[in-house]
Amino acid sequence: MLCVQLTIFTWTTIKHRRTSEDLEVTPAMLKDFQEAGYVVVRNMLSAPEVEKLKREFEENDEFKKHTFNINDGEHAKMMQVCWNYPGNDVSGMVARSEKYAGTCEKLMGGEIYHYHSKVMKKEALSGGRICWHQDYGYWYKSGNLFPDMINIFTALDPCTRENGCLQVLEGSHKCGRIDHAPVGGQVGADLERVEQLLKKLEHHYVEMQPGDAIIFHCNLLHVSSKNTSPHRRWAFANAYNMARNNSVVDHHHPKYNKLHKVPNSAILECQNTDLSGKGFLDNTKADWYDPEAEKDE
Ligand SMILES: O=C(O)CCC(=O)C(=O)O
Repeated sequence: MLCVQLTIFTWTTIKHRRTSEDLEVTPAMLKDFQEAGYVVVRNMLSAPEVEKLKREFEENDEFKKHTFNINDGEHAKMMQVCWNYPGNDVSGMVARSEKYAGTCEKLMGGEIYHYHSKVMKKEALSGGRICWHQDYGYWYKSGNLFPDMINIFTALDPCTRENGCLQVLEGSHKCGRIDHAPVGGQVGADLERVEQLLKKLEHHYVEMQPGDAIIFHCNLLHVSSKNTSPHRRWAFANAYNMARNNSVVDHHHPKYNKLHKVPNSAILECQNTDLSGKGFLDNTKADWYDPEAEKDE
């Protein structure tokens, strides 16, 4: 029996709430993205899509094998697994889907390519914080000349204040790139600047249900707190660069390579579990490698 599922997508900034029957980038959605620096899309992934993706991350040993820790400077750690090429498994189908890659192309106004994907794992009662930063604070240093980069962060588990949901400073992408420097085991935005911006801009906790996603500009300031709850908080993040912004230096993420988009139906149809060619990051070779993060407290 063919089961057709109708998904109602709701996209919203925290202030504006709108609903559409398909994930269409309307002029209003584009305007909100450009003004706020982000939009939240409810049901970006359907429940069966989330379950399938989560199962792959939980059960495929390759994801476990490449997982590493990020210190938060406050005796807690967050776990991450990161790869450079989307590949042909279900996580690759999501990253290459029309609703992910196609939506980002429409929001950015041109061709994009896959820069990397990662699973951000905050375990119950232990997952560490991520300091205030702009993604472009890092990506600038990798020879990406323009802030023409975008990130989609999708909840795999409920993301709440208690388990360390993403927090954003609305409109902060308009500040341009802020200096970033090492803080604890991470690299973060200049905190004096962030303090000043906190007085001027709205600070939102982006609470999400599994399958909801926030799509945000690479200069949007964001942060997340330690997971103090008994509930795990895993999220899937996909970063894209614009083809015309191809990095001018070799670094640990890829230069332009064509992203082969697939229809949204490919996510549930995908049966492939072979992860070869994804280019998992060997954290010991990355410029942010922190050997301290691998030690037990
Ligand atoms: O997973 C988190 O809490 C933070 C993720 C993040 O900041 C990022 O992907 O840039």
